[in-house]
Amino acid sequence: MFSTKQEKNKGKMLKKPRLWISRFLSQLTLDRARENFEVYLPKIDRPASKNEMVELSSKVDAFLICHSEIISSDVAKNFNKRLKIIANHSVGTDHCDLDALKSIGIVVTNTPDVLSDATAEISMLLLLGAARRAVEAQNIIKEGKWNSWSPSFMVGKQVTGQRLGIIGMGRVGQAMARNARGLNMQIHYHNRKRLPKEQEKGAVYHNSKEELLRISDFLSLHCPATLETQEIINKKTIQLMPNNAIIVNAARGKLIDEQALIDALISGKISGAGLDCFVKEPGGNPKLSALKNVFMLPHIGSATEKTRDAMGLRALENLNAYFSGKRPLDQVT
Ligand code: 8YV
Repeated sequence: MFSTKQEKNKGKMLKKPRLWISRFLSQLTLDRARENFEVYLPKIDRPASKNEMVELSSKVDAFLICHSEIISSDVAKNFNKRLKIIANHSVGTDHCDLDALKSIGIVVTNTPDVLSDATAEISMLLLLGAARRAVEAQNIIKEGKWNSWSPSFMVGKQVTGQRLGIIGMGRVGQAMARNARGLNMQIHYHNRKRLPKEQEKGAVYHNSKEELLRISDFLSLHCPATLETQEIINKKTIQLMPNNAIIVNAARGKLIDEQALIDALISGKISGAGLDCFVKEPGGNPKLSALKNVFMLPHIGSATEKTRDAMGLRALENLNAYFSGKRPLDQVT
């Protein structure tokens, strides 16, 4: 208890800001969060509803959320003025209506860099899995159906030395290119801006995505989901690709018109796909699950212990900067 008015004020000033953490983050993240914040945690690990988020906005000063919490404009416009900052535990911010949040003065941050290696690892796993028919092969042996062998058995597509097209040559795209160089792949890319030569490391720049698609025996998507990139892979753009190409997506489901991809996987135009992201998450697309030539993962691109800690700490760094009066390093609005 405070004895004098002065001490009371001091107590108020020292009061930690209140932080709501929407999902079960790593223990290190929680321990660190408690150092500077009064932390509110969910009882169960599930996406928060719109109403819950609106209600919480009057009780806390900051949110630390994942891409599973959808902050659309109808949520944002009902936020209480108490809420000052939303720190995302993700590099993607497409689950947040940034314009709506900006218009009410809420600062939004993300966690770039720290998940690039983990996501590029998963992209390579998807690429190899799709090319070498990992699902079919795994199912045969696991289901006890491996009762013959022949030189024509489970023949896949060789990766080493092939052309890899990358759409979105940001941090993850560049990490993927680095991994692919280990397999001697020839790197081609399309990006809003051409990279400086030293960052290209010999990768061939294509001015348009159409031009890139024409030579992409393998294609890996690493761009954010925006209005411009929505369904960049569709019936028309798939037709531009070489026959038997492989498509990999560990970025966002919205980048692909899933029905067009399904048709191309059935017709054989596309020989395989490696997907970690889907239009509907969680759940995915049962029509894709039914296809043998799809290697699928349930959005686990950044799911390594090291990266989860790094994402949590990066989100906290952004929050700490904000509450000590500085501009957060990863402020996006
Ligand atoms: C995460 C992601 O799985 O960073 C992103 O944009 O989609 C993933 O890395 C997720 O958002 C973790 O909170």
